Amino acid sequence: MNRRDFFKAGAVVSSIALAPQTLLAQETKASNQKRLPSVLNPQMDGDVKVFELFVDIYGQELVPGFTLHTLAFNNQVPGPEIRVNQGDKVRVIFKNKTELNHTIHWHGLHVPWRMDGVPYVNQMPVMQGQQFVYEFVAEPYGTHFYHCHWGTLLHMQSGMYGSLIVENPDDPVQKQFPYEREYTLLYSAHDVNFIRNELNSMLERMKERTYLMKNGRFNKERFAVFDSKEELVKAVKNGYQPPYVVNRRAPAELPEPNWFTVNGKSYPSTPNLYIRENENIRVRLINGGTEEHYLHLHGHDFWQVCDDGLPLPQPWQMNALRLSPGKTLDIIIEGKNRGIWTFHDHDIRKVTNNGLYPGGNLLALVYEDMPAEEADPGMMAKKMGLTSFPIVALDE
Ligand SMILES: [Cu+2]
Repeated sequence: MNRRDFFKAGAVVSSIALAPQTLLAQETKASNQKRLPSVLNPQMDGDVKVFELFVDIYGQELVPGFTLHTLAFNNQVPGPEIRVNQGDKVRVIFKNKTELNHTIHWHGLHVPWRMDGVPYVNQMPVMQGQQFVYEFVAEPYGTHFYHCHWGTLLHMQSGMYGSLIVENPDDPVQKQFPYEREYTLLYSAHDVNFIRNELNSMLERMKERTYLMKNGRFNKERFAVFDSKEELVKAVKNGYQPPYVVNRRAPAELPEPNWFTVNGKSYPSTPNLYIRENENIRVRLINGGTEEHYLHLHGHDFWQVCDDGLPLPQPWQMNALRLSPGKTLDIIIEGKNRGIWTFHDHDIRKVTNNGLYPGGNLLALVYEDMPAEEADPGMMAKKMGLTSFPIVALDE
């Protein structure tokens, strides 16, 4: 074998070795699927679609080597996607497997008011071991979500949110921008120390409460439970200090998010969006967290087509959008500029993991039909005279 042939052979071997690591590899796409919300299948009871959700404490791996104890629907963060058709009769059987109280709020849906999930306004909280059945007709169509409405500040950033997509066969978006593939991305922000501290103190408090109740020694004032406003006023006059004056609720302890996730994962574990040339993809963006996100796509202008599930009278073209807490926005990306492009939060604090860049809300739009030699990340390395090229770059 002469010198030139030896190098040729070497090049072939190295490109085979690189192939499974490229962003376009089948393995990568398969693992990406796991980072998109799984869809929850209903059982049919006559013409009613019956879904089962439970909440439990669950260890969610945000990135390799960092697992956060969360409150999660069906042991997933975000909770599984519920996907129904407009006008469907929906029943959700919700079971509470934790010591804490919870409810489910159907964000963006026009449910009967007793199904709205606000504790003490629409319903009693769903307590330890209890079950509550939500029933409603799926209206209106569009991108919505569900989340816990008890201890919302803690429970939402602990993972209790999931997408709820109501489909419409006459969807104007599909008519204007025909698409075959769509993605759901749920954004959130987490102060992991706040979650740890609050979750632990709440669990301790609930244990104490359950013990005292069982032994007939439950003190309403101690747990801020009153049967009427008059009872509260009387207690305050007698020296009771409501939670809003105790140290635990001081503003200094409000959460300061230090982890930012897309579908429960932070970069480098975030999912990618795959597209082909001349294809339209629909991306449903949901902010289930407490922070603003300024999402910017490189190399493209995209169309914003829906706002809070409602189709816009006139789609807008842009390349950066603001996703406020509680908003859902739908966008169409047209496959017009092949390559691997970043789609990320332009609030730079939110592309960090605990203050270290890069991390957080950073993912890629990947053209999966790019010629292999163009997509080969080894190409850049070869041009620089290097033998390998890192797919995941951390500690820069
Ligand atoms: Cu909850």
